[in-house]
Amino acid sequence: MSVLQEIREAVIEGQAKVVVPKVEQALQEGIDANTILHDALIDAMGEVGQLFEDGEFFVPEMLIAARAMSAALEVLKPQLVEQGIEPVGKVAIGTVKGDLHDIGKSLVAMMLEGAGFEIINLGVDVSPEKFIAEIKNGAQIVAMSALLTTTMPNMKLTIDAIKDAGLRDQTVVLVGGAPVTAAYASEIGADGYAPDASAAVRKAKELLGV
Ligand code: B12
Repeated sequence: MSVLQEIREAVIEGQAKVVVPKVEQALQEGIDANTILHDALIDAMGEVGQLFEDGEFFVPEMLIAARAMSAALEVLKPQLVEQGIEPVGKVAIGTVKGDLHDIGKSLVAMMLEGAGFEIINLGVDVSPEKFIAEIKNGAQIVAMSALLTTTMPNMKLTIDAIKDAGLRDQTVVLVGGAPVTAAYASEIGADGYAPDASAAVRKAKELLGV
């Protein structure tokens, strides 16, 4: 089995203690961080989702797989984040209210950080008020993640709250997450959507004109 396959298997089995040294080994073997991320880690989480859908995995298995993935991301972070010098803009990022999915949002935060954005990571289960407080603190971009069809509407609620606070004109709203589409993004009045973390960086730069 190749080291990438070993990482993939270990993430699915939730073995963080195996994943971390294997990721280090892969880096030492000269495998690119992006390849490890996509071909082993993200691929593994897709499989975990499928196993959950098939009734073979339950929440605890999903959770330990997610922990293994997060541990691996910490190892990859220095490679994925090549610090920009001047901050190109300030982003308040979070997973919307009611939603506890953290990984995709953190990955987007890491890539934006690597592209030189200043990141305010609000975590998960973030209320509209928290996003609004960061706009008042100077965030130009609000980046929202949702992984559940039931929490996607909270993106719209947040956009509406930003409007009600009179801050919509000065804020760029970027949305994403597995169930979110470009069509949904425009339907709820977001400024942009991106399907993955690198596209999120391109979109954020394009929207700020930097
Ligand atoms: C891990 C996981 C969990 C973990 C999360 C742990 C953690 N720390 O994050 C735990 C166990 C907590 C969990 C819980 C639940 N989960 Co869950 N989970 C997953 C799983 C397997 C992987 C998600 C993941 O991390 N993917 C990897 C990352 C890298 O991908 P990503 O998040 O999509 O992010 C990428 C893009 O979407 C994009 N992106 C993400 N955010 C943003 C933001 C912006 C601004 C932009 C531009 C782009 C962007 O860029 C990212 C990088 O490329 C998915 C399956 C799946 N295929 O998505 C189910 C899944 C999302 N979960 C699901 C469900 C049902 C649940 C629960 C309701 C289960 C339950 N019965 O309790 C709970 C809900 C808890 C809650 N209130 O949030 C369903 C959702 C179904 C639906 N249609 O809504 C899924 C799809 C599984 C399934 N196939 O049924 N889950």
